[in-house]
Amino acid sequence: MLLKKEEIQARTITEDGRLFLQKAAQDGLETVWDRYQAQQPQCGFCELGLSCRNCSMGPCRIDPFGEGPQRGVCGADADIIVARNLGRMIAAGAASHSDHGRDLVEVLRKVGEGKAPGYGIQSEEKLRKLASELGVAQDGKSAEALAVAVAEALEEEFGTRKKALAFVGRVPEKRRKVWEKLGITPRGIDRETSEMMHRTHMGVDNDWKSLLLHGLRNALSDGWGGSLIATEVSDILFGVPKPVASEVNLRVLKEDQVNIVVHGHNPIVSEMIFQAAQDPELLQLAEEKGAQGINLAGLCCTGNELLMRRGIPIAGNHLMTELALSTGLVDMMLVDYQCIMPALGEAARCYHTRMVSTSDKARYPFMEHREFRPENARQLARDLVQEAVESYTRRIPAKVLSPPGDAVKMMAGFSVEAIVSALGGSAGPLIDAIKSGAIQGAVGVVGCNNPKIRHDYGHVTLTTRLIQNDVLVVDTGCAAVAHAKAGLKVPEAAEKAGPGLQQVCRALGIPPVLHMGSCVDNVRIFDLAAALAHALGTDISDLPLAAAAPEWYSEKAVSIACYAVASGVYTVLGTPPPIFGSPNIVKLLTEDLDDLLGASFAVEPDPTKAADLILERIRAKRAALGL
Ligand code: CUV
Ligand code: SF4
Repeated sequence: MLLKKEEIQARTITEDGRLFLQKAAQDGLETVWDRYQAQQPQCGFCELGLSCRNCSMGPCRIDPFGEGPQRGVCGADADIIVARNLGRMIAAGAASHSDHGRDLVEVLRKVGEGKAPGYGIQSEEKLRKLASELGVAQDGKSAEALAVAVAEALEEEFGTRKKALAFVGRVPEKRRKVWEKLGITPRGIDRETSEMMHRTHMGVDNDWKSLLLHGLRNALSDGWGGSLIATEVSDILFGVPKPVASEVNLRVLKEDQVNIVVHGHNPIVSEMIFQAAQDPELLQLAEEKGAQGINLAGLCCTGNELLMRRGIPIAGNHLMTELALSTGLVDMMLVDYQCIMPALGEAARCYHTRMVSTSDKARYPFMEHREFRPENARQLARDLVQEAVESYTRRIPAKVLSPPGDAVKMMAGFSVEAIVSALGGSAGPLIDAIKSGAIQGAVGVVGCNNPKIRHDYGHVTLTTRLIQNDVLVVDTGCAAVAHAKAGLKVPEAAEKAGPGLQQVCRALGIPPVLHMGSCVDNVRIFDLAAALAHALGTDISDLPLAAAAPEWYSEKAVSIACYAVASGVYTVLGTPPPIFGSPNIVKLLTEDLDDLLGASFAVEPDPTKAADLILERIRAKRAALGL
């Protein structure tokens, strides 16, 4: 069944998305938008956060109109149920990032032990820096021995023995005091998540305020713990990102090459595939099969990881993952974990695409499972690339549609180290530009896509308006891919910025929207914010900064948003979180937190209005600083 033009336009603002929505429909492929429509109307109780199935006396729901039951079977009211549900979302998000971090620590240890052939230490400098931060003695230790010792110290961060995570040391002192006063200093990464599951069991923490405070602590264990470890260890193993040019959208898939697409989050798999795709023997084999080369492309965050470090092009973001398959050009898609729709395996059966899952903890229908371990990764990656080359010969010409035109050019690789070096070696020039008003402030625009919001519209509208008003935007995740597709990530995009930001960008040769990486790399943004606060002797919450997640869908995004606010950054959400069943909680999160943390949430689905909220906040922070 073909889709109507208006229907397609309402689903996405992207040209490649529109073309392939129609192609998918032609092929009889069901997409996330179709399934979203089929789910209408979605449950109103759940939307408001008012349903609970935490125990078997339930499930229960609270009547938001005050006519039906106001308590669950156990007696929990709307506030308790909303707080428990939000708490569990945070726990799931923090657990996801942190378990990803743990997998990297495992590889770091195996590298040190010489049991991970193909992996190595790309940034000994960062390893040594981390060692001193963690208090690990370096006395003449080789990089390998140090890797083992650092891995051990990082393993401790997950446990229960500490009073505070080591990386809390990066936080400005004023902020640490705020956390101490509220009792939300994160202690152990797994501990906070585990404690959240405990507190939200029937009959444990039934004070919605104390539940939410623990939610902030749980989220901080992600932001200053699990995610931070994931980013730092990735940098050690695969290198610290530097500015790099690349391309984005479905046109990065090449008709005359073997196309391998990596999707998921963890660079452990994608980096090995990257290496194998350059193997001269495999390139030779591809040539023998009639291909011009082996083309690696990314989706979602593992794509961002490869883009940041290797300049590997990105085919699309979250809502493009099914449409990438509908090109008929993907010879193999490799997935690890998180944000991989379980629908993908079946979708691929419409084409010749080989679908391969790689992590023991993440299995999917209609995918073959090939387990990646540090020990076997190099060989397995080689085998898989070879199989992808074979798969290329089985393309179904009638199902192939090559996207016309060229991919959009973009720049990525803006780690904090890269930004500082672009500034000439210190954050000073950035601070000066903020002081002079050339740059009014900086905003992290991050997060997912969600079929509830027109694909990429939230990101691009919000960000365009911010840069027009001289606000520097840094981004990660699917937001970053959206901005890149819209052409905002080339130095020439400076012309879309206001006069002040434009001048700064031109002087430095950078785009007005800086790609800082994957979702775990949001910690880079907070590292930068903490460094600015240190340099000015203030708290993060005093700075003219904000964050936004205009199209978020994931529990991870909830955790990120919570550690952003707890770290002192005002955060605007586009998709409404399930909290509106509790006016008390809405008031706490959107108003009262300002007094406690110097930052709060706002919910604003209209990205133009969201931009105005942010601009207003930035003006107020500037005024308070006397700027
Ligand atoms: Ni981790 S979490 S949809 S891939 S940003 Fe993309 Fe990014 Fe959200 Fe997922
Ligand atoms: Fe119902 Fe309480 Fe059980 Fe939740 S915990 S399902 S509200 S009885």
